[in-house]
Amino acid sequence: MRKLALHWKILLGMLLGVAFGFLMVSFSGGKDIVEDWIKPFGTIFINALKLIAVPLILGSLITGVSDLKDISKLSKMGGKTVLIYLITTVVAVTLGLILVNVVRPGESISEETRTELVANYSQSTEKYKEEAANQKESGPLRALEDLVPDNIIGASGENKNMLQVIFFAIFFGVGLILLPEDKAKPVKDFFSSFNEVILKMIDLIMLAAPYGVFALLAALIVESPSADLFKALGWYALCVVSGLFLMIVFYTTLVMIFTGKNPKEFLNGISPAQLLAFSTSSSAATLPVTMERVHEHLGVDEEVSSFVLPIGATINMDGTSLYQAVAAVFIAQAFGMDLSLGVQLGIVATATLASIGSAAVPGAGMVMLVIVLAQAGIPEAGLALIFAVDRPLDMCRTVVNVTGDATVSLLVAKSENKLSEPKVKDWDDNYKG
Ligand code: DAS
Repeated sequence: MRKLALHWKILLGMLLGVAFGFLMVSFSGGKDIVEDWIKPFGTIFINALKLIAVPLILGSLITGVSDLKDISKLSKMGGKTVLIYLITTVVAVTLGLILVNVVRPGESISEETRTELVANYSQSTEKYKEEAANQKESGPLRALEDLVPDNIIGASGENKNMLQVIFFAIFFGVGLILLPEDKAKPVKDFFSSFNEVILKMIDLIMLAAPYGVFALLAALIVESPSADLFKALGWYALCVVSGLFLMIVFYTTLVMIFTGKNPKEFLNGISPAQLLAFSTSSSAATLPVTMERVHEHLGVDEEVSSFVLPIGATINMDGTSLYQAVAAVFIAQAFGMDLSLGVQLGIVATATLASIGSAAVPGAGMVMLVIVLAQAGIPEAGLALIFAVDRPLDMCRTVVNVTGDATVSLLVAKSENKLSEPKVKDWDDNYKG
């Protein structure tokens, strides 16, 4: 077991967690046992990862930015990063629209199914309503306004304010660049060593990964809605998952063309982060591992990974944008609406913006879906149609979100000549001896 590479250990943990979950639902009281005695370990594991996310971003971003000799490099890398992020998101949304218009999963929903599910809308998706409501109230520049925290402790307290921590870290790094070298050096050395400590802490947290994902998957199985998936929901889920799979193929192709890394190398390098994204449905919780894998196992210089990945985890969610496009058209189809090309092109824009605004936490994509529905004039009540299968799809789309971030960090690193041979070819090299 010890020699097994980390991703196989995580996969084993996931499979055993699913099996155990199904075992526990097969007899009465089993669900309570999982909820009371297993699920807490999954929560502890996710909390540990989220705990490390903010110090990691602070340490690595400050180190990364202050290593840039001048601010023009920062803006050049920033511009390149955001542009590539936007391109991959628009590709994802377009792919989603093509699939949902070809497969047309919503057209097989029967009248009574729709009526029954929509009637349940109020209680089943209540928590999405108020979050969606204040999303809609916020003005067009809300996201920009939220970028600047009024206090760094508060910002770092809320994982979804990751952008505020990023803003502070970049701001601090710029201040360091402007300091004379003799004054900046002690501070840079501190943050560089601070970073090494954080990366070691991540390694230690990851030793618990197989056990953490076991608990998470077991809890997911016992909690998953017993509602049998309607045929249409099955086709809808298939639409989303096949689109997400094609996005992974797209990323792997980009990496192969622009960096020369073969698919096995790339996917082997990123797979522990993908498995974690799948288990936690949270890009924020996965970020520490994504950064460690991209830097140590895919050879991206820290100057790039520490800049591109935290930003990507918050604003680049290709999986989410694809899901939002498919879900919006699926709901329209289910309500017998025929969306014009103009409305669907509008969905490209709103799903791109909605995915940028989605927080890197479980279920965020569904909250922001309300904006896409509102813009296209699609009934919000349609959320009830897709609520039952949202969590499993959230797990899948978070894998794509994380993989997209890793892909862009490789492309940016290559373009900045900051891509080298990985330090660690395989997870266990860290622990030899
Ligand atoms: N779970 C979100 C993430 O962490 C994505 C989503 O909800 O769509 O990336």
